[in-house]
Amino acid sequence: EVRGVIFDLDGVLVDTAVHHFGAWKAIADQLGFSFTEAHNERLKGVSRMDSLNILLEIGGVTLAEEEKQKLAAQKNEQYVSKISTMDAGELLPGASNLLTELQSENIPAALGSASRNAPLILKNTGITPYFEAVVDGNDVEKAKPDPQVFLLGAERMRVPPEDCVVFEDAQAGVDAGRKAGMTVIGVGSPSDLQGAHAYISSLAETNAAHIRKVHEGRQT
Ligand code: G16
Ligand code: MG
Repeated sequence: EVRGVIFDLDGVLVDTAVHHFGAWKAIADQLGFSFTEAHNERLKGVSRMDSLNILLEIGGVTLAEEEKQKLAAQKNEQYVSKISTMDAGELLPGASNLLTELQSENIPAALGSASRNAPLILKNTGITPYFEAVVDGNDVEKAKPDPQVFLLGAERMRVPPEDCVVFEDAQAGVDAGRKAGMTVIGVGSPSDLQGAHAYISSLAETNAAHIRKVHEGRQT
């Protein structure tokens, strides 16, 4: 039985990937190497410091810890200045309808995001009240693909992990959901995202009935 639904934030509810990309690209420009959208795929769902380490690896740059902290702070400053002007218009298709439907069916929702900026994004897009629990990058020490972020979401909803369905757009997140023993619906294509129980291209393609059907029909 589906007793809770857990949402990733970036790429599932809102499209902030473009803002992350712009801010990381500015850092790469400053360090003198190119950083493309294809490179950016590797950063999706990955924590801020891990993202910086991947970026530096792509550029073949080695830096001292102190310098890395400065760059991560600079990236975040640019990112926060973008998301501080976000509004409900930046919710992805279907997000608002699905949250409303789940609430009317008394199925609790949780957020399971790697972003430390998640609370600000929920607030600016007006969806905070739909969440029974919010777990973000401030709450966990082990990042996705570790299941901690989703297990904590289930715990805070007081729902067993096996009764939860997760929506994820990043491979690390799909892996985390599977390790948590949850049903995972991938937002994206099966070629980019391996191991989900079902795939949709946006939340506009799902609803409570579809979520139940995927959960009840899962074989693995
Ligand atoms: C998100 C993004 C990642 C980002 C991470 C940390 O995760 O997908 O690209 O690096 O959060 O964000 P911040 O620097 O704001 O703490 P998710 O899990 O919501 O997709
Ligand atoms: Mg994501």
